[in-house]
Parts: sequence; C-alpha cells; structure tokens
Amino acid sequence: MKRAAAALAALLLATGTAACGSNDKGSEDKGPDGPHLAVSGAYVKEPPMPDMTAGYFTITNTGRDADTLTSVTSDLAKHVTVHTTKPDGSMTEAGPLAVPAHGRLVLRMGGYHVMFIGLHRKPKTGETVTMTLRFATSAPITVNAPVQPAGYRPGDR
Ligand SMILES: [Cu+2]
Repeated sequence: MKRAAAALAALLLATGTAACGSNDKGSEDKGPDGPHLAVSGAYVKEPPMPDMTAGYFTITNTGRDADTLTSVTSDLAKHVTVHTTKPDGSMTEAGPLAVPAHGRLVLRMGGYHVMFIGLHRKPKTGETVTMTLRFATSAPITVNAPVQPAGYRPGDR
C-alpha cells in the first residue's frame, strides 16, 4: 500500500514536471511583445455618387497582443468614419474595432468599411487615396490606397 502511494506520488511528480516542461517551452510566449500590424489589400471605390464613397483594407496582426483600430483619417472627404453594414443593408457608425492577436480585421463590401462623406474631390480609377489608420497601441499607419472601379471585387484575402 505504501509502495502504491509512493508510485502515485512519483507519477504525480512526473506529470507535474512534464507540465512545467511544457510551461517552460511556452515561456517564448511570455514577456512584452505587443501587436505587430500590417495593412494589405487597401482600395477605395471610385465614387458611384458625387458626394461619397467607401474604402476597404485588411489589418493583419502577427503579434501576441490585440490592438484596436480607433480612427481613420483622410484628406479626401470632410467626414471620414468607419461604418458597419447591418443585415438589412443600411449602415451605421462602428465603434473602435478590435484587431485580435494572431488575427485580422477585415473591412470589405457588405461589412465594415471606411465611409467618406463630403468628398473634396472625386477620385478616379488609377489614382490613390491616402488614409491614416490610428490604433490604441500601435503607431499610426498611412496607406496609399488605389482607386478601383465601382464594380471591382477583390479576390479572397
Ligand atoms: Cu457606410
């Protein structure tokens, strides 16, 4: 009986050691790292209407910490906001949007998008629009987004 208890203790100890071992291995995942953001696939739709248009992009976070997209600014329009599209197709202002750790935030047609209202100029296909993305943690990222025809559909991204 005593022997069995000792064996059990040894087993628990071994298991404990194994767990520690795996924790030690995981220590690469500890310590400061922060978000690491990159923006891809940015484009702005050639305005279908004289006074407004929309922009899209994907933010990829390869870091161990989440970040938050707090605002987008551009000199293209008087009002630049981030919208979300509701199931009925209407749009409403979105709050700050999370960029998850080891994840991404996608702005696409029918979903989140940058809304430009009160255009200072009407950008044409082939031109670029500068957008500055601001975050809770990361430094701002400025993107030169190409203008695409209204019927443009990006591939999967
Ligand atoms: Cu909108």
